[in-house]
Amino acid sequence: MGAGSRVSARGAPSCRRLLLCRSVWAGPACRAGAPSVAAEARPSRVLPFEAIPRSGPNAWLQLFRFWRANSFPHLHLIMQRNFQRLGPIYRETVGTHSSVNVLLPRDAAQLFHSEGTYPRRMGIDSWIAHRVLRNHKCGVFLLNGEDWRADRLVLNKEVISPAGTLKFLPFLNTVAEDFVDFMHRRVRKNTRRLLTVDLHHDLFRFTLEASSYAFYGERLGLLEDTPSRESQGFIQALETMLQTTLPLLFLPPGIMRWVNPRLWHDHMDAWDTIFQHADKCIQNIYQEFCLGKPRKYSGVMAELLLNAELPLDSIKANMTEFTAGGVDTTAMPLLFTLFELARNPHVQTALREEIKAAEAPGPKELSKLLNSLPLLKATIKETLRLYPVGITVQRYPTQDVVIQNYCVPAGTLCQVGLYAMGRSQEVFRDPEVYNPRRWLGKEDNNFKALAFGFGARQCIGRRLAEAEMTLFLFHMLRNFKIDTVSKADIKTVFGFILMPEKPPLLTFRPID
Ligand code: O4T
Repeated sequence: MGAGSRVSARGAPSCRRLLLCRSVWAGPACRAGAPSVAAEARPSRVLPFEAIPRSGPNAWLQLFRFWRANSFPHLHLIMQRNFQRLGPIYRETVGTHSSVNVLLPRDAAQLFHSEGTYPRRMGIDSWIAHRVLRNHKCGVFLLNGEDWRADRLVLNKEVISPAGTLKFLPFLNTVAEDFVDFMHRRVRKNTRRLLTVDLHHDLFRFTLEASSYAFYGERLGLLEDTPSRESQGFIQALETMLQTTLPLLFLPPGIMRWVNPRLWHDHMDAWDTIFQHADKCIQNIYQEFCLGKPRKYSGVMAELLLNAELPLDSIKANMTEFTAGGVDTTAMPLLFTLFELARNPHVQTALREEIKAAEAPGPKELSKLLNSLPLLKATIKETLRLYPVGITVQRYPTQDVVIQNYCVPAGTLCQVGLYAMGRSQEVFRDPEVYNPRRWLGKEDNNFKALAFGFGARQCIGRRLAEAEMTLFLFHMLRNFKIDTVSKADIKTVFGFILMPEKPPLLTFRPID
């Protein structure tokens, strides 16, 4: 939003006030600017904002270097290296964005505790520009302040609350079962009774099918033999939109349209396709709804219409965000999980045992079933540790905070480097080992699993995504042995979400 620069400019004076701080514990005294006698006696330990180690030269030179070296796809690796070089806190400015970056769980906790009633993450100018140009409302991802909170509280009930989540579990389960059938059909076509594939297109089809069913109560038919061209076009547009977001992130839209009109045009075009698809889904269900209220649960959108707590254009804006936001973000962790399971067969075995034990007592309600699969849940956590979909979580603290003995003024854009944290030896024992059990021990895991963010602004799709992934893996593990030829680490690239540079080839063998 360019908010970074605006906010830190506003924060600068309080920074100077912070120079008066004398003690690490002098939080309130900090603002009063009157060090107590006791504090006076202790050595001065809190350092000013300006003393935070800094990466790189000035904003525009840094942006230029990023551009020329084509660094955007490697931002997560660059951040990881910066932490190794500069320590657990550093600051940097790229184009319009200034931020303080932190690595450790307790520093993330600090940010969480000062996020206030209206937590904010970094905005995305190019996304907002599209909404303004096309006269669409923004959904919760782009909203802030009271507007954000009003929408979010209503949406929470249907999307992330335990009661809301419970209602769409059967829908997700049906699609997961259908995916297994879809895979069996493909295996049967093969005389060798196995299937070696790059699954990433199929995973997109699964996540779009599953989330659409939960949102709209209707199937798109993406797991049938001839899925609609339209839905495929939507998936393609999503990829283009995400890919073009990153290079647009660090320049104001006005300048961008002039510097790289092609990129700008592709971005806007992709957005239009995304909105057209979402609008079709929305219109379908809205018309049905107007003809007569559904008698049974028919997905999130129908419930929002029934509850009538949000205006129609807000429902539309948020449903569009949900529809678009639940595809790549869920497909990528599934792909990384399948790959890690393929190269860690002992984890597969342990999971199958857990699944067997959970099923042994006979049929169970879905929510009970999911609660009896702790290792499977830990498996998803472990994947997100190594491959967090979003490589950082951002917040703007609403009060001055002391992080790592540096004063960080209220309003500064702060980022928790999730990718770097997940792979840091300071935070995780043997970070390179894929070991879901690490999440089930007695260790202190506070603020170590932040892939969905934290607090009131955490990912609203969290429960849906978790349930979708758990059910997918549950059915796949029951039905197939997963294998991979190449056991080498996958290289990852960041294109607004973290993706494999080359999707791995996976082999599926039916279990009789
Ligand atoms: C923001 C959202 C929901 C629209 C189109 C979205 C997306 C998308 C998303 C969901 C996590 C993320 C991570 N970035 O830290 C990667 C696409 C809305 N979404 O992919 Cl209209 N969950 C992005 S984050 O900035 C939240």
